Amino acid sequence: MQLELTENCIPRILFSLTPQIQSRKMKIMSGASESARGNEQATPHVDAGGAAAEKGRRLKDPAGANRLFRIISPAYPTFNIYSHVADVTTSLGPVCIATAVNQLSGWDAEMIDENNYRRYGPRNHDGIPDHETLQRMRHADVVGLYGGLTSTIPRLYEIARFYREAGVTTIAGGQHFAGENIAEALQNGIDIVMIGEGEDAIQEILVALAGGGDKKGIPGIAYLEDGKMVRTGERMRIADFERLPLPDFSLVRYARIGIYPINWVRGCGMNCEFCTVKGKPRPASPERVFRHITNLVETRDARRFFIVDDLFGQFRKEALRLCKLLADYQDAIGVRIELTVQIRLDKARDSELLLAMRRAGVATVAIGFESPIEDELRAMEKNLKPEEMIEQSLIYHRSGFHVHGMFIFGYPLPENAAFQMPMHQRVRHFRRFIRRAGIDTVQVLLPIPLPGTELRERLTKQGRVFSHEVIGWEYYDGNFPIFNPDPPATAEEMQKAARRIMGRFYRFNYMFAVGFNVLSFPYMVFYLHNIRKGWRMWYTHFRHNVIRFGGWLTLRKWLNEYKKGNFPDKLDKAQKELARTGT
Ligand code: B12
Ligand code: SF4
Repeated sequence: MQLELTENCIPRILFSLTPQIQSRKMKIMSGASESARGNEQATPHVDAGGAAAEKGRRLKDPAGANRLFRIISPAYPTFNIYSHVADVTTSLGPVCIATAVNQLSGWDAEMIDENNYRRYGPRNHDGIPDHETLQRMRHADVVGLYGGLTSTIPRLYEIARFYREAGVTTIAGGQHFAGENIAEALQNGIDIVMIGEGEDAIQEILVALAGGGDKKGIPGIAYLEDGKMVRTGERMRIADFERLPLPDFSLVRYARIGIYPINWVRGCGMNCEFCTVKGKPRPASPERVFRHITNLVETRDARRFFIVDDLFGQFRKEALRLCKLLADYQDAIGVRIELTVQIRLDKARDSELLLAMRRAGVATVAIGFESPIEDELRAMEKNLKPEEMIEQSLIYHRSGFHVHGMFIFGYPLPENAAFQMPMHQRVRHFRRFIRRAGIDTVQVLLPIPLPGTELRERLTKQGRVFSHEVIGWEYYDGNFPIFNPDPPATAEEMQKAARRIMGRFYRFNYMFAVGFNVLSFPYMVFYLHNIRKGWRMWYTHFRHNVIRFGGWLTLRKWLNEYKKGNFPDKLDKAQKELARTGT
């Protein structure tokens, strides 16, 4: 586990939307129109264990039109602090998969993002995406499912079972599918599980399915054959990104994207105990990232981007090059873009990089602080001092970045760590640190023993993880306790404490400050007869207050949803179960 590293999240900021016009990519391969799909016959489900020739025949479209691959990013189980962000962005992984399929001769691809699903998207009586109608409108021959977020897995299985019953082949991929979860997926409506990066794999799978080819030769997949799981060899990680097409966001139907996710580096060498991102970092060229961003500006009028990489600037020379390319581009065309990056705290010392980032349009830095408690840091064998962390955070703040602080509250310490602190004292430390470090927005989440991580392994060995039959995958979003914390804390206390820290930061009172901002607008804007300066000052305060008040609304909504559910009963049951099994 690594201190001051990013924790893989986007800041929850009040973004305004950039209206986007959905433009469908012209097909190069075939002229089959989508409207023709409405009349197509349902293609029967391809049984993973069935005869190869039969499979090939079933997948052939009688009208000779392109087949359709639909990839779905499943809805979050309930409203949470990411719902607002999810509503204006989309998941990049499935866009990459859809883009790869769209390149394949004989195939069309589309993506449905259930978290960003707007006008024209059919809904059922519960108001959620209606896949039955979607299927009637455009029959998908194969459906892909994005399992990148464990909390969405119950919904993913629900969708998979629907399509499977409708005779459609289902393929799932994403970070959740590790260890025993692979077999679990195959029992829950998934025909093929893909492990690892999917751009090449999906093409190989579809070619194999259509041609009746043997899946055994495709590395990185698992499926059932005669009721037994077949797991093929490991897939090599992609090394050459230049050969991949740029992710095509026009394939995302019914969505309005305001913030475009951009990927530069895959993998991360840091190996944090709680994280599923593994393997040596593999960067694409800065030129490719530049091409992607400028393409989106020019074809989709995009302005806001989130570079999803976990450690911006780790390839320093290349980061400086990208920043320069972006700065020059914006000067040349007279348009400003806004970037959010995840970055290490100690990059604050690199003033050349910070300056280049500002010029390139990096407005927000998301920083993983982990803990502000010195003893806790020491117990984790980290030799950073909270005072140093505050100093570095303030450098970002003073350099004009919006600092989004990401904290993990109550990280379970190694068994030999002799450190205990009463809950109220911990809360006080967090609050004080957040106030002093110039943090503009904050997220305080509980540690999640994610599938496939060393943290899950350690806590499972110690018998501390609640059974997921009781505390299901839908609770794996950082807002719920998933394991018994270090004594003397209890799971309930941990959850409440994290909420209290957030509750102090995002408060109702900021509404009055917003009101004051509105009233003081004329005075501030014409401040010193310098409209630009006045506007900047006014806007900074206004935005700050709106964010804090917006955060309060979000927390309140979350709490209302929480009260409607029965998590406390489940927690009680899970705790009793752990106590009973004696672990
Ligand atoms: C952007 C991001 C977000 C965004 C959007 C998430 C989304 N994708 O919809 C937001 C801010 C909302 C978010 C929130 C959270 N996130 Co987040 N996030 C990321 C991040 C940084 C980038 C994701 C990405 O775009 N990757 C790049 C693409 C190209 O890779 P990919 O998604 O893995 O897709 C490839 C393969 O997996 C595969 N594949 C994926 N799907 C499919 C489907 C098929 C059919 C096939 C064949 C292949 C395939 O092929 C793809 C292309 O190669 C990742 C870390 C990371 N580096 O991946 C974490 C990550 C996804 N987040 C994570 C977590 C835990 C969270 C939070 C709980 C907060 C937290 N504590 O960190 C919340 C959860 C919100 C919720 N409701 O549950 C974990 C998820 C692990 C898990 N098992 O759940 C990750 C992996 C980081 C980690 N700590 O390990 N996150
Ligand atoms: S392993 Fe890398 S991506 Fe994961 S939390 Fe650590 S620094 Fe971030």
